Amino acid sequence: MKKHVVLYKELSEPLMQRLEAQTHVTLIKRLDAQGLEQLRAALPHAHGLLGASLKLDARLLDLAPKLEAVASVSVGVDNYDIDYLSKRKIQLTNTPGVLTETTADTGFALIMATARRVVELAIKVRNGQWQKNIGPEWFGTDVHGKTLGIIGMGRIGEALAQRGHFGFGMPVIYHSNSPKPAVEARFNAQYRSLNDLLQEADFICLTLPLTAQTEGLIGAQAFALMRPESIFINIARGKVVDEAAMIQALQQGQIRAAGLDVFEREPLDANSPLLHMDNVVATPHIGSATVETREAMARCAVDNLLAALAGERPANPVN
Ligand code: 8YV
Repeated sequence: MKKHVVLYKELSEPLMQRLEAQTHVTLIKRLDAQGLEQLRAALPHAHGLLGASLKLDARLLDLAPKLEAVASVSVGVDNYDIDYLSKRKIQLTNTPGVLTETTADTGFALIMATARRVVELAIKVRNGQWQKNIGPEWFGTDVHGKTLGIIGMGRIGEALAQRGHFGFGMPVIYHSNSPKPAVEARFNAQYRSLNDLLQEADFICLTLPLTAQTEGLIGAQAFALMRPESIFINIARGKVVDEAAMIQALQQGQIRAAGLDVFEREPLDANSPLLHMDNVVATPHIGSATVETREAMARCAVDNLLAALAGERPANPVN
């Protein structure tokens, strides 16, 4: 008997065909109000779920009594009630590894864009404001040779360290749950306490997961430790940061600039002060968002889901 799978993220044709060959597939094309109603109507029949960016809590899960597996097209799993999934013996999987390099590239895109004021100055050129040879008022700051501070030394943090060390000659310092001797050997990286890193780094990059322990980790006290010439980069999760404190730090010149791919609430409100500061580069959670990487993530999620539904241990179990 073919099992029922509910997708709330569109798949490429080859992946759709693969899934439809082995399961009955219901596709929810978008998670707007109508889509959520369609999802609620489909959950009672679902053995498997595949998608991302949906808060999957007990309230929704209780609509799915037959559910065996949830395949997330993401590495972050902060939007899942993992304890409840485990209590219900529902296998959750994610897609680590395949998105590491692309997400680290996004991190460096934000480092370069903030340090050299790329967005701000490109807009000036587009607006016809480039009327003479530029002067110091349009100068940025160097990246090469500056100290790269990484908070959270997992796969993505390591890939960021690789880019900084080998690509830009940057001394690398990091803070993590525990020292990482292999990373220190590969990139001559040095472990720092969080407070010491915040005071020392020229670029402070968040690459850690959102958990009960990391929520609100970077607040007013943290920003007060940073230097006025330091640049803050967040490619982790918005809620690791007290966004109001970050806005105040930027407005008061406690930090030079911020490159942000994630926010407390997404999409970011058009009226957010963050969108009205020249020294803020805000991107719409594009961390893993390349054609190649999103296809690789979706393929990984389909593999995980089919394995779990067949009663096998999937390659990327979360619980
Ligand atoms: C996207 C991410 O949110 O993988 C994650 O945790 O944050 C990003 O890759 C996700 O891929 C949505 O599809």
